[in-house]
Amino acid sequence: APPEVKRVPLEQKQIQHPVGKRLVDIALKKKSNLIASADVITTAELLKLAEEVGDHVVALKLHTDIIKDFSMDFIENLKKIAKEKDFLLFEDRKFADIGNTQELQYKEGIYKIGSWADMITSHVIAGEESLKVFDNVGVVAIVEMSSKGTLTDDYYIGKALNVAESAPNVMGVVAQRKVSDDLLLFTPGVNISTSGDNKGQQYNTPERVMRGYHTDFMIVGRGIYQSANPKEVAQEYQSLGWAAYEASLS
Ligand code: 6AU
Repeated sequence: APPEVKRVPLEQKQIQHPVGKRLVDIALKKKSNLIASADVITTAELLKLAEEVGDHVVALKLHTDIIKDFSMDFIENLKKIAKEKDFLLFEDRKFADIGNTQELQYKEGIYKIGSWADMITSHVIAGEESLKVFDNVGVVAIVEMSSKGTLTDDYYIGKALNVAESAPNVMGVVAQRKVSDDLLLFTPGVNISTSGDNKGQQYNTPERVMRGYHTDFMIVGRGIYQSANPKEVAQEYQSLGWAAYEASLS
């Protein structure tokens, strides 16, 4: 059943984080609450997908460590597309270590995430101070996961939320329910043609996450990049997501 509390419209949200504000501005301008997850394994596929879905998304989510031929040239090309089509780059690294290690993973190695990402995901399992190392970026804290059997029960979610809400660089959370009034909510596990995979993923519809969970942004991976026509399908998710958001306001 939909929550009884009314949703606060995006333009009235009190967003503190500058990256959160940028994301909301893009959403209102494009009438989109869609983030495409580009879980493809070559830079050619990724750049093609970025061109195809770019007009319809507020951000493109990446797992750069699955890309076979990653390079900084690729990042430069991707940044050009992001600028032209006005979307943010969101690295789904899901950091989960002590601050010092996370700092190295964030700044060093071959990905140099801190030099290009607008947003990143991080677990909060190592506590608030571990998050301090993420500078010049919007942190999206994982407080609840979408998969069957996840350990993120109510107790975990409450504790994780405390950490997320006290870290000033956290702009939002990943969860499958409304958890916070102050942070933006991001919900993965969205697909209109299937209810799950055989590896534990569980899917909801755009309607369900927008009207039921009052999420701010839905994240769609295989539903878009594995479709026959990613551009058309991204546009379809965009209109379904925005219509469900508008319906959830009244
Ligand atoms: O639509 P899919 O199932 O193809 O892809 C979902 C995307 C993947 C996951 O790594 C990610 O969303 N994800 C996350 C994120 C965004 O952090 C958390 C979670 O609980 N479930 C989930 O699927 O790139």
